[in-house]
Amino acid sequence: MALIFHSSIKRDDWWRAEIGKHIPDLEIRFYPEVGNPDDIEFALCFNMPQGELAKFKNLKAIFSLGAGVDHFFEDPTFPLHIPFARVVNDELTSRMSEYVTQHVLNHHRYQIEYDQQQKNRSWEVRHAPAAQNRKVGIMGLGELGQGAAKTLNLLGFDVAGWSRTSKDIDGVSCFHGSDQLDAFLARTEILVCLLPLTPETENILNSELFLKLPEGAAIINPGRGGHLVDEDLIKALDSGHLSGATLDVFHVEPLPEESPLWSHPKIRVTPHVASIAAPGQVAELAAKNIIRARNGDALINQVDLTRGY
Ligand code: NDP
Ligand code: OXD
Repeated sequence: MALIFHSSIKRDDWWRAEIGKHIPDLEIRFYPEVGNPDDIEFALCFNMPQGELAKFKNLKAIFSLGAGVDHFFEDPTFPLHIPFARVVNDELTSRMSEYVTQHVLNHHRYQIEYDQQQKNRSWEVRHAPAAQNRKVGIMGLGELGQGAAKTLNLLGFDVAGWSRTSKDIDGVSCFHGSDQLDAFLARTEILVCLLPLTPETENILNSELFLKLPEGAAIINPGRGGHLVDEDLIKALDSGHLSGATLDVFHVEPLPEESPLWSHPKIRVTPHVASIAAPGQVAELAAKNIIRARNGDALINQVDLTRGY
């Protein structure tokens, strides 16, 4: 029996060695070198081509190489009856906290505006409020959202968060559900999206939502490209209602050359690098989960199929 591995980043020998440290007798095959599909017992993958996982009739468990699992559910043949786990780990969380903090500070301290000023050799001083008077709002108070909230708290920001179910988190004003979304938005000057992409959250960052934010608010999206209506963002930036946006994720990745997002003066683009799961921790987690699956135990970080995240 074997594990099938698929990732766009090719480090086959490294993965073989890393997983082999924990389960030396496990055969690892690298997609598309599947061999006999009936040998495949486990899949460790990200962005597996649609229809492929369904071909493995003896699969016991599927492991995502990342935290987000939306792309698995886009596959209409995804085997929903197979236990499925995603990545949660401290390095992934702390790297995301770094990204969010870096870009919250950029917007808080007007760095996008200063970059433009530098191009024009313009010396214009802008006064940023103290962090405790800057209201940051995080959509999604899960592993990554809570991690980012804690880090922003340490810098003194006035942090709120919005989630599906109610939360009580020290130092964070918590809002939940659609009834409390407007109140959360009304107090948010820098909005960070760390939601999973589901049918409920798709296109959530749209004109209607932007208008509920105070004038001059900024957006940071390391969630998923499918959360954002690109044209609505451009309109809100061009009208001056929003002051800037930092985007890490896109509808199509790599972001196509012709996308207007690349060159908009108020948009910063990063190439889906906000937080990349530490491979050593991912391999260790997969190995632990393989042992659990073989023993018939529930997986660590098992995805709740009814919620879709
Ligand atoms: P979690 O599942 O731990 O947290 C998700 C949060 O979103 C929860 O607080 C959940 O609410 C909330 N949520 C889900 N649906 C809704 C809804 N309909 N309305 C309001 N709140 C909702 O996810 P993670 O924190 O681990 O990851 C979040 C996302 O970050 C991933 O799905 C992925 O898209 C993205 N990501 C991006 C990376 C990058 O490099 N750009 C790297 C890693 C992840 P509740 O708590 O009530 O369940
Ligand atoms: C993830 C990602 O979901 O890299 O882990 O986006």
